[in-house]
Amino acid sequence: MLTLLFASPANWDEYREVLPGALEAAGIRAQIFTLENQPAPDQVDYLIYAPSSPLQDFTPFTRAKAVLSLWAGVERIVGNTTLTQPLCRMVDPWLTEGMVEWVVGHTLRHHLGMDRHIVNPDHVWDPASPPLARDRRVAVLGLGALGLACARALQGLNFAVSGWSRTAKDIAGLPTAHGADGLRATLAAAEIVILLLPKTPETENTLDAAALAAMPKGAVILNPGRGALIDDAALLAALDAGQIGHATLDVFRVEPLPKDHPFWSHPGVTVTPHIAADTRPASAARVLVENIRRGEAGEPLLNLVDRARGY
Ligand code: NDP
Ligand code: OXD
Repeated sequence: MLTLLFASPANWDEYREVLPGALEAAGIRAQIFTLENQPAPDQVDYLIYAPSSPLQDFTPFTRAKAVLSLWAGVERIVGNTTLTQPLCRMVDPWLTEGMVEWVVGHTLRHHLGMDRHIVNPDHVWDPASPPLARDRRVAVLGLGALGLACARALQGLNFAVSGWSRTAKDIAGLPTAHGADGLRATLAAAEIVILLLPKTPETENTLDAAALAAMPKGAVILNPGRGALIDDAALLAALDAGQIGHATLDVFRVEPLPKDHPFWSHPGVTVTPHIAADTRPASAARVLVENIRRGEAGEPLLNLVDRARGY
């Protein structure tokens, strides 16, 4: 019988409904504890964890074989020096579906110029039609679980998609670039730029003043990655100058976005409240359980975080 510690009080109500069934379906016998009802730390086999948890000291969990994060982004936990156990981040098929829907929806909004027709108080009859997706150049920065799924979905609609990542890639049918030089070229050729990078010291301010200036005039930015990927002041200046046509932002340096932040009132910014893609307990529970099964079978864990890389 395994001992699991579900160390994310905010999520327990939804996972208590699905986690026991997922364990049973995988034939895993386990007792699930919470922070209110903790076992001796040295008896815990696996921690299921969210970075918002009050638990921040992993030292006493001497037997734990892994810490399984409920979040995809691990920047708040990756530097925790007490965390010596393997750390797995969340790659959840339904979270990915949610991200694809958010990205496709907001890409189509800007591609089709939907705002002109949704908000048209003067009843202007302007029959100008948008280009086809095949003529719209879209760049996805970050080609991991989420970025690649979004790139493929946009290609499925015929958008002219290219991608950028840290390491070189050879992805059938998808032009890609990497590294600093690759970024400039990718941005210069993109009318819509989608940020799906993790927050690391290297990715902070990926879109700084120089990068924003490298984009075609009037380009649109979608950021469902992390707020720190963009230099806020540089973005506001680029919006004011018309260099950037619009920014749809789901993530921010400070969340909730402070009420007096200029993003709220800027006409060139759409704010969504970090809802691009939630972890979905029903499918995430299966992912957690698969990793526990692997841990017990001595198989490699899925979605292991590389601490040195930071994601
Ligand atoms: P992955 O780890 O699977 O992919 C990360 C991608 O970013 C990889 O392609 C990686 O390159 C690339 N990358 C990392 N560092 C650099 C760099 N310095 N330069 C260029 N490319 C880089 O992450 P996911 O796709 O699962 O998630 C991405 C992010 O999305 C998460 O970290 C999180 O911040 C955010 N997120 C937001 C949500 C929301 O609701 N708004 C929900 C879930 C996640 P390489 O392939 O070469 O390693
Ligand atoms: C995550 C997120 O990292 O919701 O999972 O942003």
